[in-house]
Amino acid sequence: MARLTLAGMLAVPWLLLAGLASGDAVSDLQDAGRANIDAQIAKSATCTKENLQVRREWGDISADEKKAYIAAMLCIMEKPSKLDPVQFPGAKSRYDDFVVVHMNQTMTIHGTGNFLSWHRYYTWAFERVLQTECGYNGTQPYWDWGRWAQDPETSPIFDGSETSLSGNGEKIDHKASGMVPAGNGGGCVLAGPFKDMVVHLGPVSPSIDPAPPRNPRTDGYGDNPRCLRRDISNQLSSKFSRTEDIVNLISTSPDIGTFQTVMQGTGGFGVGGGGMGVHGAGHFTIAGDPGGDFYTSPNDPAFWVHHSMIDRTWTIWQSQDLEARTQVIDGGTSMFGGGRMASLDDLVFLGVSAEEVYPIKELVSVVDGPFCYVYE
Ligand SMILES: *[C@@H]1O[C@H](CO)[C@@H](O)[C@H](O)[C@H]1NC(C)=O
Ligand SMILES: *[C@@H]1O[C@H](CO)[C@@H](O)[C@H](O)[C@H]1NC(C)=O
Ligand SMILES: [Cu+2]
Repeated sequence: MARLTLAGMLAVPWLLLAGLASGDAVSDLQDAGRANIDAQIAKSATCTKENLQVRREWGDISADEKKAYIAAMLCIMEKPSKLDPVQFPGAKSRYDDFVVVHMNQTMTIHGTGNFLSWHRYYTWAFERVLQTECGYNGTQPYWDWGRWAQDPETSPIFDGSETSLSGNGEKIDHKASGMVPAGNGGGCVLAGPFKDMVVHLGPVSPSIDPAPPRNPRTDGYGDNPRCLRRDISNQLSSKFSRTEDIVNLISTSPDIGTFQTVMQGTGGFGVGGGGMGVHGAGHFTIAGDPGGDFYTSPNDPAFWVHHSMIDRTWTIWQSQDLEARTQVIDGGTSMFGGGRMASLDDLVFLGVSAEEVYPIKELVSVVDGPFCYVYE
């Protein structure tokens, strides 16, 4: 009784302060779940307060921290690929290795039971490669979609400055492409740190008009050098990835199946459509080539801040009831059905992107298994 009262007295002013500082209902949910995460750290054999890493929003890290992250990304794009150049001629760099792993497994990691855990491990493996192979001493930042939903183009993530992940593509005359509306760009990215980036792999399933040149190989692994294109606008973000959308997703999903389905969208973004979900809304807010291609989307440097936010959203959902929301899985093993139900014992392989193979039950962990980070 006394302990509860004391905890209450300590927690309430702190929550109020945190709420004031962020002014955001998603952060309030994050703060509300933090005690459960701290209790988990206290129990964990591998993750302690001393080695805990903190992931922050792009707008909340300093210019020097942004530059260090960008420098690590450019570094990893210069390091040689570990893949066989005959089998994967388009894989020119260590960065491309990650793209190939995603291309290779696309059909078994989206709309499946392993979607969240696979991408948690993948984003973490990328962060680790920046740290271990490029001397990066920061963490993987995230893109709080809600914070910039009304005008992503002027956000510090996409404003095209030297501390952004580069801006929109050049404005070109173009049409919508399937589910993806025509945005304010469509052409090559001309400003910021990634303006000279060369995309080699894919396309496999492009969703931008005009379509990028075809890859010399049907599997998309051939070398197809071209510019990075984006087609940013607020058309999807202002409807599907606002703070209230994120809050609704977290607070009205009673189980993992509902959470992951709503997050990935039920399709259709027009009037009467089922909604795109924050996952699709983030990808197609970046859009372009390779960002709008289901297979090669990690080739856009903004993929990682997006998927870090996917992971943050899942973490916040889990942290509301960590006991009940960690060792849970729902969904199949194949995007188009036909597979069996996924299991917590299924293994996750990342090929040359990570040496270790883990069962999903370790990758659904928050501050346990291989993971030791929190979101602030
Ligand atoms: C991290 O890296 C940055 C940029 O390279 C450097 O300025 C900073 O001192 C480093 N911090 C630590 C704790 O090593
Ligand atoms: C592609 O996936 C298969 C399993 O489906 C795996 O055996 C192979 O090593 C993967 N290739 C790469 C480059 O990751
Ligand atoms: Cu993916």
